[in-house]
Amino acid sequence: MSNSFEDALKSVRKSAQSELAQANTEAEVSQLTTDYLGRKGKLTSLLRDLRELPPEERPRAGEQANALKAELEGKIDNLRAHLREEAKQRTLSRERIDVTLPGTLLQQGRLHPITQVMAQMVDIFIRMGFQVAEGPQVELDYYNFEALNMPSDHPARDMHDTFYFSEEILLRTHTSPVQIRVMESQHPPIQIIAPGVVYRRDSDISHTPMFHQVEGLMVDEGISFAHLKGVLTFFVQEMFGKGTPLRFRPSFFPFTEPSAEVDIGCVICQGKGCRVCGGTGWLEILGAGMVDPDVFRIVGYDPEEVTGFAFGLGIERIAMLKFGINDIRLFFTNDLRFLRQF
Ligand code: 2NL
Repeated sequence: MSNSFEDALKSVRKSAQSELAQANTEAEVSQLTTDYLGRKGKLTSLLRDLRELPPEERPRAGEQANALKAELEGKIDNLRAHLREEAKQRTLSRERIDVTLPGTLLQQGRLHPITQVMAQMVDIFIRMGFQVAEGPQVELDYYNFEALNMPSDHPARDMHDTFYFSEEILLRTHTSPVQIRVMESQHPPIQIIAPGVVYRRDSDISHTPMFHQVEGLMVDEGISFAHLKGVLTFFVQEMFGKGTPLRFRPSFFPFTEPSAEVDIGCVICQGKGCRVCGGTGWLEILGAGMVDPDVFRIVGYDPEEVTGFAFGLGIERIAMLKFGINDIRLFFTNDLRFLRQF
């Protein structure tokens, strides 16, 4: 066999081996594949040169050339697989996730303390068969005052510190107008509570210009003050605990007759007398009474046929007593250090 063909194979083998040993990337391996085994590759050219050898040398030379081709293809495949595995290991270690690391905690929100107390009150009255009624916060003077037996010259209006939009339109100062609207549109029996936000021009340690009220109303044939006492006594036991003492004191409201204010035994000193109850041992928590016959006539009910009781209470005041808070403004300052305690 021609020495020169054998030498050429040896030299191709040697250079291929040293170049493959230096290849570090798949791209370099691809380039070498083209350089040696491609259409114009060094080994491909040699295989083509076989034709020019004398016929007796061709089988052996062809065998050697094909053996080298197989050897190079094998080496290239191995090298490729090796580089691919190396790249994969690099990616895996770079992108490693430690699943035992602590997660990012989500901030959990909660109901505002006023919303919590309001929901608790609503629940107590719903258990006694009351239904929840709602109405507009921007009201007519008629529903907020006139229909409640408070004409424009009535002195009780002065106590309400009303926000007016015009002579007729205002922000409701209590939720009574909701109950007037219900009586105007439904026949007795009526058994509703009206929880909601109300507004008065007043701001100090115990007043905010916006606050919350729950009012209640029960109207039917034969409703008496005894029913009022029963409903409010149950409410106080549920809200402040069984055995909480309460008392009814005579009072006055333009829309009820007779009227009463309800006190509970001081929740701070248990009736012994302290700063919160002014030494009396009692805390005023709500106003109530039998609906005035004039109010019934205004909504079209006959006071000879039906009677009813009504009551109203401020939610902030109840929440302050329940949680031992001394400044009402804390509810509306949105200080998370305060709100997170409830
Ligand atoms: C208080 C006193 C009260 C009423 C509200 C009422 C509503 C209608 C008819 C008659 Cl539609 N009365 N509501 C009655 C007595 C007292 O609230 O001190 N609230 C904080």
